[in-house]
Amino acid sequence: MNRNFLWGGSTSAFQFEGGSNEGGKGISFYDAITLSSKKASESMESWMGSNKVKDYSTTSDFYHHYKEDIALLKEMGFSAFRMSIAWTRIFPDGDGRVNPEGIHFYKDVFKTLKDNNIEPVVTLYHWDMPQSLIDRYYGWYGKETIEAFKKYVDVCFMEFKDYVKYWLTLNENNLTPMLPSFGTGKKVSKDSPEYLPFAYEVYHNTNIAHFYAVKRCHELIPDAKIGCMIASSLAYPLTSAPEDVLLTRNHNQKLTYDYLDLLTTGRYTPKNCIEIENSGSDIHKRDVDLFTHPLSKMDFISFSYYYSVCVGEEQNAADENAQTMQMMYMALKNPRLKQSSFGWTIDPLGIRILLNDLYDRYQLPLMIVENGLGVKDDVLTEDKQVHDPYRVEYLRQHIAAIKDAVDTDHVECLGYLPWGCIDLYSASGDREKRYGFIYVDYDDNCKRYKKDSFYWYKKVIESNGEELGD
Ligand code: BGP
Repeated sequence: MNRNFLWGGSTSAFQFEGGSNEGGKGISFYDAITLSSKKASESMESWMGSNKVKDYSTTSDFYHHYKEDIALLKEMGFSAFRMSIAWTRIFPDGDGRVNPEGIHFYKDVFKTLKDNNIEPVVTLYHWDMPQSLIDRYYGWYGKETIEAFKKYVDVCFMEFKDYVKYWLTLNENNLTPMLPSFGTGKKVSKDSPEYLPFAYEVYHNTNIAHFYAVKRCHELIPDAKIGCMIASSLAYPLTSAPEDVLLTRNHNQKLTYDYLDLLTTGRYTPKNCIEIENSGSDIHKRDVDLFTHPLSKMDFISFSYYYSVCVGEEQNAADENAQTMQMMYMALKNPRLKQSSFGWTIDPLGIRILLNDLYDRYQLPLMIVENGLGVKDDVLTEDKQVHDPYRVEYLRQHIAAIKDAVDTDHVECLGYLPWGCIDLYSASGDREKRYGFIYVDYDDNCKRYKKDSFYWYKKVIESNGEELGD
């Protein structure tokens, strides 16, 4: 591995930061969930009994633990740490008034990271849309939200430019065409003729947000690097039947390459343009100057990778155990691979394949900003230890595959930042699904404990990926 390879870990504000009622923070989409759950609990006392997340107000309480956390990351040898800025901590209503306490908080976090030789890698938008923008403009559906986002990113770049050199625009935005209602509060039935124009409008607005952020970052912080962040859903054909191969290539094109082709060329693909036109939308004709501006070209591609999926005609191969995303992709079970106890397929070679595919196709540096094993198997023993050999095994195999991609296949990879390096709340809505090297005891003031994987990852980093253990 290159000497400058970034070793670290990754988080997001709504899953990790907490402090939702403090420091002048406004209400985000997730805070609105908390508030309505609390209201509901007055009449329905059972909700606390469920471990499904209905309260995002504290999560892992990074807000109060960041100094301790950064010291732990330093002890592990981190050179990078990914976090997101909560838009509502900077602009409590999404637009209008800036909250100086929010600026102060993030400056202190970034400064503490830099003082410990840890590079902040900062996501501008990780799903926590200000609720006020949802209420007033249907979030990403409204043009006013784009204007609000522009002001928000300008403030972030100006205020944090001395500390942050790696920026990510919108988390997993390749999923937006599939989930256009997310972050809008607007429900349009899939069968309605309004659905496609609505979905395209939302998608286009998020794309304006992406291109604007890239351009402004290059204008305001010339020495910074900014990239997109995509959810990978690398698909293999279930069989060698050409029908399965066709379905698979369509899956990969639709879920990954359509988006990256747009971000790298500034234009929707010719096939997308026909689909857009047929739906009655004209998004492909708008904002071309911004999208194709030389300063709107991103510097790298970042992605999450947890599993690969199979695609094919044989519907009875459907993977009924796969939860959340794998279900969403209508994934089929891969007969050659094992699954985690959470039902996600474990495929280390897949990350090498994906790194090669993306690099060959776009010739941009890559950054792995999410990977890891999320399971409910971690147990805090009486003497406050967590033995997690399953996590070490998963990560060891994936890091070995990444090394092969870099050292043997010559892929340019900037860093490896596995997800939830300190335990955090899962996006699937379950706080006991854990990914971390550091255990967070949610029932005892969010106290932190080092897991066995903490010591293992420390050695990996110390040896620049040479010592992966047996
Ligand atoms: C990605 C999201 C993260 C994270 C991760 C793991 O899609 O960017 O926010 O949560 O998935 O998923 P989960 O939390 O459902 O295990």
